[in-house]
Parts: sequence; structure tokens; C-alpha cells
Amino acid sequence: MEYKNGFLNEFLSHPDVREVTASVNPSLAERQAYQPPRCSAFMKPYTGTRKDSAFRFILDSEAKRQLPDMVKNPLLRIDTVDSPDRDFKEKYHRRRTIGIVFSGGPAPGGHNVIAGLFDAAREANPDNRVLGFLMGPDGIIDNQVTEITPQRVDAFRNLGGFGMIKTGRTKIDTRTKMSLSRETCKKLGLDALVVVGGDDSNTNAAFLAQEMAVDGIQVIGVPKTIDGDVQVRDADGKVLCAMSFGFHTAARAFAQQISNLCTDCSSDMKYWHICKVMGRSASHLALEVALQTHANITLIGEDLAEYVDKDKLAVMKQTGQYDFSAYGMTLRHLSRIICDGVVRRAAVGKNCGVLVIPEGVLEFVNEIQVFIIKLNTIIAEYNQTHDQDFHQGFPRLEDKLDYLRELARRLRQEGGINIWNSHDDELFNDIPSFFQEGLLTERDSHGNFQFSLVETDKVIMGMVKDHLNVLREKGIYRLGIERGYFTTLLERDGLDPDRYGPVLFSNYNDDNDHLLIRRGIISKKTLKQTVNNAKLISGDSSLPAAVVKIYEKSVPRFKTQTHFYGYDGRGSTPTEFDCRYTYNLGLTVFSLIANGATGQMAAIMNLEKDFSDWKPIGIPIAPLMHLEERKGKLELVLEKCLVDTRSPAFKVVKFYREKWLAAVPGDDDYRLPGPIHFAGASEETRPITLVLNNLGQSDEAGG
Ligand code: FBP
Repeated sequence: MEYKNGFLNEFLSHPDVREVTASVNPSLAERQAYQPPRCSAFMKPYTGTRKDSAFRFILDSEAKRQLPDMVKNPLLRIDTVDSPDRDFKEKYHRRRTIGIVFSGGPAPGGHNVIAGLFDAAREANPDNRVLGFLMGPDGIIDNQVTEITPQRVDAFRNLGGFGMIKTGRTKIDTRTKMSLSRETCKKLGLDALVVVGGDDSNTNAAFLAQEMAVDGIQVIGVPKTIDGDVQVRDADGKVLCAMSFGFHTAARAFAQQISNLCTDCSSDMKYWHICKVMGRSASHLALEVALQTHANITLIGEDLAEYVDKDKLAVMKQTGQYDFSAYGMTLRHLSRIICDGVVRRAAVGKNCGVLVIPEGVLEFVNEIQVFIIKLNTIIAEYNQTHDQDFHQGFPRLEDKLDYLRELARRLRQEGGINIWNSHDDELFNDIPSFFQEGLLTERDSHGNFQFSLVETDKVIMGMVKDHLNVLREKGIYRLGIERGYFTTLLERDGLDPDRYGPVLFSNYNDDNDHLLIRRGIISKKTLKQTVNNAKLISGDSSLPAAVVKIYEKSVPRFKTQTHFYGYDGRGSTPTEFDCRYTYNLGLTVFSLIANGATGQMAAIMNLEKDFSDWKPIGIPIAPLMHLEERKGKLELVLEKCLVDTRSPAFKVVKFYREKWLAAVPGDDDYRLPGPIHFAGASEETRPITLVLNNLGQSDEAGG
């Protein structure tokens, strides 16, 4: 339809057209207007902090040396102050300027941290200012800042992403960057700086706190990352922070999409959907997705790392010869595990399914782990001894491979311990070039291997496809034929199913619903021989059409669709859990600042319990730090928390593995988590992982 200009203008100004084409829609408006509830500690105008020495930390000697003013920080409880004295009130109401920065990947809920901080700051003193550093830590280094206004805050309340001030991955890790950051904070007259980030960013927060302690500038961290790997316990294992914010939303967003695939797959029974989900190293997101969707197979990296090959162990015992390859999963074995599930489902007529692969799974696979560590060290060593970065020096894959080859040769000549020997070089040259490229990809600014850039699924599924071809050739990978279907087809052609059945199928006389073609029948030729040998047809006559059709149907094709769930979930609008969690984190941040704390991470204790039990706290960051290898050097960092294979949540997933694989006739056991409602009675109150871990722990304690 063509509109004359005049008509189009008139049409566009129609109120209904304007309403449906406006960027603010009713659902957005509802979100922006939503006021998350406050923890009971924040129900009155004043909050104070109190040391709680019931929690213990084991201090690292390096932390004592590098962070002398932060390392003795205690755990702080935040409570309402009912009758504050004048002095307290004065300090609380003092006019403040607070800077806030997002660091690392976006995580749903970040805007509510700003909203909570902003609301609390303005309630304490309407002249308080909150400044947002733009584009992450670069904004601090380069003094790029914006004033956070009430209008800006209102526009972003309860919304996802970090769009209000953006984010970046720069690490403040050199003397120059540290001095520039300090200068910016001093120039802006900051009383406090808030760093919203993951393990590395909170590590940074502790160093900034130490650096700026002499200037009286406080630094507070906030636990952010969809990966869920910022979780904190004290030295006795008591949970202080059960989960970083953003995890629940990302997991729910992934789960909704993946459960839609489960629905699709159980409808047309045609594809295996291969779903890679974000999470860098840790498999927390994959674990939660498994609990949310009951996908047929979910790999958990941490579980694979604990794999022990029992057959190899037995040989070791017999021969007395140590075989290190008995411990830990190999790529080959991992592909076999997937094939086993595929073959078993096919046998009951389900040549389809949903497989969830955590993006960092390869880090837990023996040979890949070794490559990653070796290449990390080689790249870090190169960068330390040359003026240019490894990736600038060797931009093309061939250049990088040449460098490695040359390195192997040089190190062999020099003798001694070789980080890269000819064997490594040969093995490395054996893997597909897209994977070589992935392994050699540039590390991020924190020295982390960038798993999201590696086609993990392609590597694994390539091996799975190859092995399934072998199994098909051997007659092991077969599609089970429904007994009723077989009977109908043969009878329609005037053939006796009971004469053909035992000849064609290995399990015809069992009680199975699904019939499996005999292993020896691997082609139409062998089919004809078998039928001939059983004297069902004479030598020169052709095979009955129904028999051919049954055979053809029994030969499965392995068809896959691959999906990556990462950036989409990271940008999702937050769940109600994340909305209230982050808003209260913002309130906690202000309380810590108003009470003079620094080097603390704002957190909410009891997230795993009912909202009425949530307790705001300050967790001292420096006492949690320890030495770890980063970019080839030992560095003081916060430890990433991986999936604990002894945790109740993992045990539940392991227990239900067989049920969710559903390699039995009948319906699959899929669970429909549904969309993120954000409010209402059916909205989930917290991640299932937290529910289970909490219930499991109290059960263990009780029992
Ligand atoms: P953070 O740890 O910074 O929160 O980021 C997590 C993450 O989303 C990972 O899950 C993923 O591997 C990575 O970021 C992707 O990084 P990038 O945004 O640089 O592609």
C-alpha cells in the first residue's frame, strides 16, 4: 500500500498508532514503576555496621604484604540503627560524592544497584551525588564520567544490561593505570568508588581500596556475573554470598529458550539440538539450565574433570605401571559418552534430543587443559620479553604455528624441561584449524582464556558425528522400530510379521515396544542375504517393499542444530529475584559507605532462603584472596568458585541423569520453566541451585 505523505503523517499521529509504535510499552512502564521490596534492615532511615567475628578467614601472606590496610577487615553486619546519636547522624548525612563503575560483561540487575545506591544516597542527603564512570574502568583511568540524575535512574529501573553507563573489560593492573585512576577520583572529589564486577574486578576493588586509603576514598565491590562463579564462604564453609547477581536471569533466559527446543524436538523428532551456554570456566549456568529444563544430556565440566577410567585403573593395578591418562576425561571419551546417550535414545525411536554444553567444558578435558596452560604460558612469556604483543607479532594462524614449531625446535636443542616439545607440536597440528585458532585466540585483559570465542560445540560434535558413523556401520546406532508400525506395514503387504520379525530384529521375541534391526544387517545387500538365508524369499526375487522401508527407517541420520546462549541471556530483563537482590545490594553499598567501610564487597546473606531472612553484609575482600597463576605470573586474586560436585544441586542433577535422558519409550521428562514474569505468584523466587543447596545442607546438618 502506498501512502501519500500527508496521509502517512496523519496515520502516524493517530493515538493508537503512536501507542503501538512507541518505544515505551506497557510492560516496560510496569517494570520501570516497580519498587523492589527492601530487606528489613533498610526499613528505617539509619543503618549501622557491626563486626561479626563468628566468621573466619585464613589470610594469605601475600595478601598481608600487598594489602596491609585491607587484610584485617572484618565481616560487617548491617542493621537498623533505632536511636542514632548526633555524631552518627551527622556522619550519615554528610554530603558525599560517590562514583560507580561497571566492570566486565553485562549482568541483569546492574541498573538496580545504581538505583538502590542512588535512592539511599539521596534519602541520606538530597545533595549527595552519584557519578557514573563511562565504558567501564577506562572511564576511571581517562576521567570519563556522567552525573546520575533521578530521570536517568527512573528510566533504567528494573531493566537489564548496563546501558546507563556502559561497561568495559579494562583491568587497572599497572602502576600508571592505578595512579591515573587515583588522580581521577581525587579530582572528582570522590568520597567513595563502587566497583560492580566479577572476581577480577573485586580483586581490583581491593587494590584500589588499598591505594586510595591514604586519600580517605573508600572502595566497595559488588558481586556481579552471570557465570555464578562469585560465591563466597568463610574458612569454615559458611555461606556468605550464595550467588552473584545476574546469574538467575541469564539461567532463566537460557532455560526458556532451551525448553522451547525441548518442545520442538519432542514434536518433530528430527534434530538433536546442541546448546552451548555461557559461563566461561564454571558450569553453574549449565547446571541450573539442567534443573530448569531437564534437557536430555547436560555436561558439567567439573564432573568430567573428576572422571576416572576404571578399565585403565584395573590395568594399572595388574601391571603396576602408572597411567596418568586414567585420570580425567579425554575428548575421545567425552564424545563416547554423548554417543552412548544418542544411541540409547535412538533405540527407543527417539533420534532427537537436547544436549547442553557449558562453553568452558573443554577446560576440564585433559589434553585441552594442558594445551591451554602451555599456550597461556608461552604467550605470556613472549609478551614479557618482547615489545609487541604475541597476537600483533603473529596475526595469522600460520605465523603462530610457525612460531610454535620453531619454539619446539629451539627448546629441543637447548635441552632441559620443554614447555612445547615436538610431541605437543604434532598433537596440536592434528586438531582442526578452527580449533587451533580458538586455542590461540587472544586472552582477555585479565589473561582469561576466551571460551566464548571457541567453537566448543563444533569440536565435540565433530568427534561425536565421526563415532556415530562408526557405530552405524557396526549396526549399533539404530533407530528402534515401533512393533505396531512394523506389524501394520507387513500385514498391509500380505506378509507375516512373526515370520519376518525374528529374522530382521534381534529383540523380536522380547517384550520390547521398539525393535532393533540385527547388527549384521548394515546395508540392503546384507538385508537381502539375511532374508534369503532365512528362506523368506528366493534367491532372485527382490525384497518386499515393506521390508526395505522398515530397514531404511531403522538407519538413523544424525541431524543437529546448534545454538549459543550467552549474549541474549546476559541482556535479558532481570527476574524479580535479581531486581530485589540488586536493589538491596545498592542499599547495602550506601550503608557500607556511610559507615566508613572500605575494601568490602556488598553482599546479601541468606539469598538461598526466604526474602524475610535476607541480611545485608559487607564481606572483606582482601582476606579472601590468594595466589593464582595469571598470564604466566603468580597474582593475588579472588578465587573463582566452580561447581562443587559434592553439592546437593549437582547430586540431584546426577541422580536424574538417566530419567532426563529418557532412553525409554514414551514421553520425555522435560520441564517448562516458562518466561521471566518478573512479578506475580508464579514467578520463581530464587535459582533452583540455591533452593537445593540450602535444603540439602540443612538436611545434612539435621541428619
Ligand atoms: P563477566 O565474568 O565479566 O561477568 O563476563 C561473563 C561472560 O559473559 C562469560 O560468560 C563469557 O565467557 C564472557 O563474559 C564473554 O566475554 P565477552 O563479552 O568479552 O565476549
